[in-house]
Amino acid sequence: MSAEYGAEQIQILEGLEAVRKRPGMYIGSTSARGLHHLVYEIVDNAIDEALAGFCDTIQVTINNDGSVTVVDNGRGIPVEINKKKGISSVEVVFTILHAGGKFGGGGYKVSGGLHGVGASVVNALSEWLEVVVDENGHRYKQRYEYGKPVTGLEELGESDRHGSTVTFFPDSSIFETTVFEFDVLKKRLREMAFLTKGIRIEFRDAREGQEKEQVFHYEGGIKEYVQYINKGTTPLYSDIIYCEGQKGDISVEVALQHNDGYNESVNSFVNNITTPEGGTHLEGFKAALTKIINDYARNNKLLKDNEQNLSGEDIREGLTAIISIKIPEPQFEGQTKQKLGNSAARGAVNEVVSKSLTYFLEQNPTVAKSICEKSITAQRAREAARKARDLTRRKTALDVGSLPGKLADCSDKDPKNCEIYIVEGDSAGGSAKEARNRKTQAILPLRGKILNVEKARIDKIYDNKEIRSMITAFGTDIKEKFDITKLRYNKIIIMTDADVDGAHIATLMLTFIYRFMPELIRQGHVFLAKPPLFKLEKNKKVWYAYSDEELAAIINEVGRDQNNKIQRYKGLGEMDASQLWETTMDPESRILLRVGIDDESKSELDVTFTTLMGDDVEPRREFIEANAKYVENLDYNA
Ligand code: TTJ
Repeated sequence: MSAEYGAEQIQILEGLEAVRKRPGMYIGSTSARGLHHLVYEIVDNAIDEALAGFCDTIQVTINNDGSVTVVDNGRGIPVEINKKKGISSVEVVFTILHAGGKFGGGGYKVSGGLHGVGASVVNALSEWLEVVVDENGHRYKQRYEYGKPVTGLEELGESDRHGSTVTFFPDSSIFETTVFEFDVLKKRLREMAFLTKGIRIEFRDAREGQEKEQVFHYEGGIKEYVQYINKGTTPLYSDIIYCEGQKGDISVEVALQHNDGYNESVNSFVNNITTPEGGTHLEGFKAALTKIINDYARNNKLLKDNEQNLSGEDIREGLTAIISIKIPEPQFEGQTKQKLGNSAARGAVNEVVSKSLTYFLEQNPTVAKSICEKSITAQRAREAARKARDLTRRKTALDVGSLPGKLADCSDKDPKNCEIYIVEGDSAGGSAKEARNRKTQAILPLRGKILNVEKARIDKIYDNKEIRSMITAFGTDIKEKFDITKLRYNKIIIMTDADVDGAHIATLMLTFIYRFMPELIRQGHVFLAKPPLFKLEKNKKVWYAYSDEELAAIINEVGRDQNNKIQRYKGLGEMDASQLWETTMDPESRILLRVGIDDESKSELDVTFTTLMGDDVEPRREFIEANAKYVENLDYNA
């Protein structure tokens, strides 16, 4: 390195060293998630240039060597010497912590990966990083290794384009994995494109054998996002309601549309970062929507003077919405620091939504009327459900034996030790009851297909016997009444046949749990049992295989010969109690898949469920594959 080591330089190196020592503090974790955040950090810089109005195309490529390149056609990171620091602005960006966006332009950095820490952190956590800048008719390049410049900012020659290009290879001594996943990056890049209307993001996988390319470009921005989420549904009206405005230094964008279903999919973002726990911006939105719809319903006599106000929940039945705000200094609160705290955001969103929505409703009375009517029907259904529920509750309070009749409960009363198997069909339920460990394992057999909650309103859902059984057995109640401390079992295990029908039934159960008690999944209480697909017998010895590969491996081990007896299990019913115990229920030898929710892609999950449980048969057939994405292997003791 040519530059002399001044106090400034030493400080820089200390800064990057801190990042390498405690990477988790800067990017959340060093798992695959942290790895992918590196890409988002770099792309965010290009998005900022787009938001400033100087860039319309971003290319992201996973290169054959596993590195990632991000190219934009913006002004180019300034190459001039930064007077205060005595190095080029390029070098400032890549070596000084929190330098992102603050230099030169004077604007503030609005976008940002989950942690919004900037390019210097990516640099510090990369084995190498190269930046190429095209500006002023020239091309410049600099290379870094482990965060430190190993060349100066060199001029390579002339150039007739302008923009910034960054290529980096993550440090394998820091990350658990350095393999980028196309599908993971794809989701976030698509989301970024939806949130930045007009931007064109070209995403390419150039790794040999897995070459693919996708382009994300949405002129309609979050309006198209709402359309995308609603694609598997029947919209209540064709318009996407759009609200846009600015209050002080906060800019607000909201898009919404109801579908004829019963679920709420409201997704909020701050500076392009998802806020799964909501916060003030979401509160402002909900308050405005509730007030404006009630006002409209009253003013237009859709709601009589003697009738109750519509609740927020009634109005949000079947609602899909995106709330996206840009705010200079977001304050995040809560345990996971994902909840917006800025008070000013509440008022800003409330004001923008109130104004635009009032205007829209006046202009579109037919749409206004259908929203009000749907909300009123929801209100009535909710009232009916409440009565049904009160009835159930009173029963519970009165007699101890109010647990569902078919439930074979366990004797241990400490939920920590207990698990419940939800079993498809009475016959498998019978074997499971026989096989179980009575102390800790409860069995709840369910008959046939349970109700598809994507297609039923709350009162119908409460009416359904199988669903009521699950609710009472779990003990937690649902939705707003959900209380995790009442959970009667530490593990809820769904056990169905290992075929398409079984997968469908498991999906129906998961859909129910996801919609009504998502916290059970979030806190890791929900599992899928994995029954074996094959049994191999040879000379009185028995092996079980849970996949084709495993069967092949076993055959390989025991030898391929006449004495091998191979049975393919078609259902749980083909196993007797002892086999069921050994293969699927014995904690020592069973395989359980823990079901998880990735909050960072909640809107995607909503799409998955609506598509999966919608009218089309085909997506459901693909369930087994799709499902693999939402479950992680828990213990594999087989
Ligand atoms: C700053 O103000 C003067 C003109 O250039 C502005 C700027 O920073 N532009 C800019 C930065 N465009 N693109 C970037 C950038 C792009 C990538 C892919 C990565 C990084 C770290 C910055």
